[in-house]
This record gives sequence, structure tokens and C-alpha cells, in this order.
Amino acid sequence: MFRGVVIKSTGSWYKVKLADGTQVNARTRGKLRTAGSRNTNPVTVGDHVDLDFVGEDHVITGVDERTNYIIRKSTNLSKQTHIIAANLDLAILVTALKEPKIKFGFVDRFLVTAAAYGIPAMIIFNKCDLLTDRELEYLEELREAYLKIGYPSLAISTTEEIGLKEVMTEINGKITLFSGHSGVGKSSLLNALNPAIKAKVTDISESNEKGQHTTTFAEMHEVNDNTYIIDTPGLKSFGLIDIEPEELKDFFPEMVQRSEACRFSNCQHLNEPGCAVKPAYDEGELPWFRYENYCYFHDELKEMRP
Ligand SMILES: Nc1nc2c(ncn2[C@@H]2O[C@H](COP(=O)(O)OP(=O)(O)OP(=O)(O)O)[C@@H](O)[C@H]2O)c(=O)[nH]1
Ligand SMILES: [Mg+2]
Ligand SMILES: [Zn+2]
Repeated sequence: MFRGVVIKSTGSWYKVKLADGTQVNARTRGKLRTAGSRNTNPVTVGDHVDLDFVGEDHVITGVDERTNYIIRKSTNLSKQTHIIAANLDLAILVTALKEPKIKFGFVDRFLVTAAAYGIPAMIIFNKCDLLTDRELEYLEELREAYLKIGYPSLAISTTEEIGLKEVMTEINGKITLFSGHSGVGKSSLLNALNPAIKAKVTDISESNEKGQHTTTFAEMHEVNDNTYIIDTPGLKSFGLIDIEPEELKDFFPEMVQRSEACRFSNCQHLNEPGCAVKPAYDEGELPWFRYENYCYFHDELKEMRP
């Protein structure tokens, strides 16, 4: 038996890094014990696995229990789920303010999901070289708003090599997930952090014409000895999953912080009397767009309930 870590998953085969550092292609065979049953993929990037040699092939025979994992619905309407990656130390949402334009709903869906699965999250605003002074000021306000609700962020430019040291400081010694829309520069940033990686990058105008993502499968890359980044294909949407509407509030850190002052211990911060959370948004102490997203997600989760 061999031991290894899954570093790439295409759905039909897996690239596994064995304990001695060599990389092999492996398949799964038979029934694997897995955490969830509705998932489209029983084995995911970051999984620690057992392998056997069957004939000429490496076969994954078992998957270790995951310390954590992050799941999304394949599409917003789909019932099928997809495990993006497992055993993460940090989840980074890479976005740009423009080219492509930021979608706050998407950002907050990602942050809620990371919180629900207990994974520390942060935001990287890439492509700052494209911003005017006014836009840069706006970005600073935005970063302050996110910091206030519990999410650190970095403003960087991969092409101008601004802020790369700060990114390195955040990810050093960790296994980090890069997620975000197509074209925000996830693979470019990966290459900038370690030019030997040479992940495929496409000019945004080309990729728009084809309507395709440049990165097609999640893959774990070694940035240095104990620092890994999992680069993922760009996402169009991010469906929430496995969250009850009543517990959604627990995944908004700014709500958790203030909810002790609510009259009712199970306050949903919607229209309850004596709520201490909603007024903080009403009065501009907390960013209003977060509350809008909360209400929107709450409705969505209620509608999904069987
Ligand atoms: N102006 C500017 N362009 C950038 C920056 N970072 C990346 N790009 C460009 O953005 C485009 C898309 O970059 P990719 O790294 O392929 O984006 P991705 O997020 O990996 O996209 P998918 O793999 O499709 O999810 C390329 O043309 C990059 O050169 C940046 O900091 N500034
Ligand atoms: Mg990419
Ligand atoms: Zn409340």
C-alpha cells in the first residue's frame, strides 16, 4: 500500500503525490468510503489517500477523513454538489473591482460557505493597476468594510507585482484555495508567486470570446516546501448548500458578534422586536449590502427546503 495526497482531479482520474515525492496518475475502483453521498466527486484535491498497485495502475482504495472541505452546488438549481477541495488552511476569494466587474453576492456566498465549513477566508482584490484614483479610494472603503465584519483583504496587482510579498506572508506554510470568477487572475497570481509553476493563463478578451475557462480542473501547486495553492477553474455562480435558513446568521461574523444584545436568543435579525443587529445595518454602522445579501440568501435557502 502507498500513501499520497491528491493534487489534481479530473473526475475520471487523479494525480497523486506519493509520500516519496513522486507523482502518479491513479484511478478509483469499486466503492470508496466518502463523507457525502450527493457529491459528484468522491475524491477531491487535498485528500489524503491510500493506493494499491493493480496490474499497471495505481488505484485509490481509501480516503482519509477530511479535517475540512468546501462544497458548492454544481449550479444554483442543481441538487448535485461538488467538493471543491479538502484539508484547507485558508480560502482566498480572488476578485477584481473591474475586468471582470465585482459581484458582491458572489463574494458573500463564498464567505458564507467558508464560514459554514470552518475555513478561514480572506479576499484578494487583484488588477488594482486598472483602477483610477477614485476607484482606489472606493476600494479602500470596501476593504475597511470587509475588515470591520471580520474579513482581511489585500489590494494587489499581479502584472505590476504590487502586493505579492503580502500575499506570500498570508499563505506561507499553508494549503490555500484560490477561488473566484474566471479571468480575475488566479492562475496569473499563482505564476507570479512561483514562476516555475507555469499555470495556463488566457487573455480575458480571448477567454470571453470562447466563453471558456482557462483553468479546467482544480490542481494543487507547490509554491515552496510547505506552501501549497489549489488553483481552481473560475466559477460563474456559487450555490449555497447544506445550510438551514435559521443558521445562516451564524455565518455572518458581524451578526454573531452583536447578536448577544438581541432580545431573543434565536433572533434571525429579520423583523424581530429588540433586534440589536438590524439597526447596526440601518444606521450605517455595518455595510448595508451585507444585510441585503443575508435576506436574499435567507429567502433562497427557505425556498430550497423540501
Ligand atoms: N491588468 C491586469 N491584468 C491581469 C492581472 N492579473 C491577471 N491579469 C490578466 O487577466 C487575464 C486572466 O488571467 P488568468 O490568470 O487566466 O485568470 P483566472 O482567474 O485564472 O481565470 P480562469 O482560469 O478562467 O478561472 C489575463 O489576461 C491576465 O494577464 C493584473 O493584476 N492586472
Ligand atoms: Mg486560471
Ligand atoms: Zn437580532
